[in-house]
Amino acid sequence: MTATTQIWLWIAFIGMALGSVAFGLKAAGQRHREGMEFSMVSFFITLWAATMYLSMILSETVLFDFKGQHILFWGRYLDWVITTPLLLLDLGIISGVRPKLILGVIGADVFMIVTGFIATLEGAPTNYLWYAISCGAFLAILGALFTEFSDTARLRDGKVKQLFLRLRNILTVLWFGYPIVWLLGTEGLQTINVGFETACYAILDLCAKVGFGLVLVSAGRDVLSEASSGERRQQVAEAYLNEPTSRR
Ligand code: RET
Repeated sequence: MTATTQIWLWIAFIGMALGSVAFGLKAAGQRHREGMEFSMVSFFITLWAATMYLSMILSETVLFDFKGQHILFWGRYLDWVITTPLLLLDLGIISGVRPKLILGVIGADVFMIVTGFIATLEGAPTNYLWYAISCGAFLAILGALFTEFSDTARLRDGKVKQLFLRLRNILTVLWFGYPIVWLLGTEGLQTINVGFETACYAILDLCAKVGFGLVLVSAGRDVLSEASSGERRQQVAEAYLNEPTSRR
């Protein structure tokens, strides 16, 4: 592993570790309050990412010289398969969408990561087939976020709605970075080197987990407790279902 690769793995590990301490303390401090689940979920997301980064630093979740072709950081996929569903869970709770739909989107997300991992195990050109399948799932997720999730969020309290829209937009912009880096990186066209690829993923991961979490947990106590209330979420989910479809 080159020095640049190592340095960026360390930067990501330290950022995630600091994030998990901050979110963990916040969750502990708020444990009696509605809305504490957001700090707790952010804590688990960054804790898991820090753990996976440490395992990559220690080379336990890395295959060097995979198929004699390239280095394979499989720890990334083990990170993403756990953390991306949790990020979508956050968004789902805030939107107020039906739990069944949150589960559906999480299913598509796990499918996206697993098929993306299969793409990584394959050589060209079959890897691009799996890549395309994974991108299909990614588009389906975005489709749900921009339709039913957003339509339900529209029926929520103004500040909760704004928080949803801000987080949805941050998530969309950042998540698009992943398939782009994958395509240009070691597992795809190999136009960028491993050090640069590691830097890109580290920055994306820090923004998508720590940055996203900070925006979320600093939204204000009243907004988060309103977003978290089961009763209120049920009300908006029902209001959405009873709306004439022509208004969507
Ligand atoms: C892969 C390659 C195959 C095609 C697609 C991908 C998408 C990955 C995404 C990852 C998101 C990760 C996050 C991590 C932590 O915060 C698997 C790279 C579409 C969207 C947000």
